[in-house]
Amino acid sequence: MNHKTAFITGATSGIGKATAQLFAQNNIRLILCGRRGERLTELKEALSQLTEVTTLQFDVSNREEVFNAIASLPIEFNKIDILINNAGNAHGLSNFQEGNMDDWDAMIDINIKGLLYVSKAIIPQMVERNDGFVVNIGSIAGKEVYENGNVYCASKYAVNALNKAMRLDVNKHSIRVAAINPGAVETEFSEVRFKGDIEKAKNVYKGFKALQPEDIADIIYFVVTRPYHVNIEDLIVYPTAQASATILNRE
Ligand code: NDP
Ligand code: 8X3
Repeated sequence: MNHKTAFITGATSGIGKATAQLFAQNNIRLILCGRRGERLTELKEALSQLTEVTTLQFDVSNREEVFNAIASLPIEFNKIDILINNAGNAHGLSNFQEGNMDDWDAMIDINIKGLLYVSKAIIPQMVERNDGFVVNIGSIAGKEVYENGNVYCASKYAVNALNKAMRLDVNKHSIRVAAINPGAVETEFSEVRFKGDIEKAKNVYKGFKALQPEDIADIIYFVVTRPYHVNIEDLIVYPTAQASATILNRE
């Protein structure tokens, strides 16, 4: 795996940040992406001790920003071996009839269209080389719809469909495509979903041991380091206390 280059969206927090750390420890060169520039600068400083790092600050839902950012990569970073489509969030948790349409737009624009734009900017170069690895971070919400999850679930069902679609379409180019679908992971996810309400966010993870972002990073690393003939299509990963999207064994 040495000297492969990975492009990680949503590297400023949670699963993406933990993946960046683990990849850096394993000498994978990194292109780290997110909107929060300060965090990108801090990460670059920290991880440059371990591997070569560059950062790109852009919003995945802005088509022009995505293509300009990726076109601006320095030559030593412009051959991307591994794409981790991780950027995304839930915005709000309410029933359909009371749903906030700005939240709906954000989830569709970021979780679906953002993943599409980044993939469209990167996969053609993998096709040209007949080589590459795409990991799509879905969710249990893309496998089971739960009450009040409506549009977030729909966005992750779309990721599930796109994961399958990409694999079919790039199959003849020897590109591997894999999805990892976590249950509850303790990150900034619930803070974002509840618009900065920290107490509400903490309650999501109360009374059980949630997955940590490092648990998902370990699995991503495992998936991308299998021998070339092995492609893990789709994984669901729960904390032990979770049995479905809604069944949680809380103390
Ligand atoms: P975090 O909120 O901790 O991280 C989300 C990351 O996505 C941040 O780095 C954020 O960076 C980035 N991001 C969000 N919106 C945009 C945007 N418009 N443009 C660019 N980057 C963006 O959450 P997680 O680490 O938990 O989430 C990562 C992925 O895992 C998401 O796709 C989420 O749906 C999925 N997931 C999470 C689960 C959980 O329970 N936590 C469970 C299942 C799936 P910045 O704000 O700097 O742009
Ligand atoms: C995040 C997990 O259950 O909040 O995708 O939808 S859940």
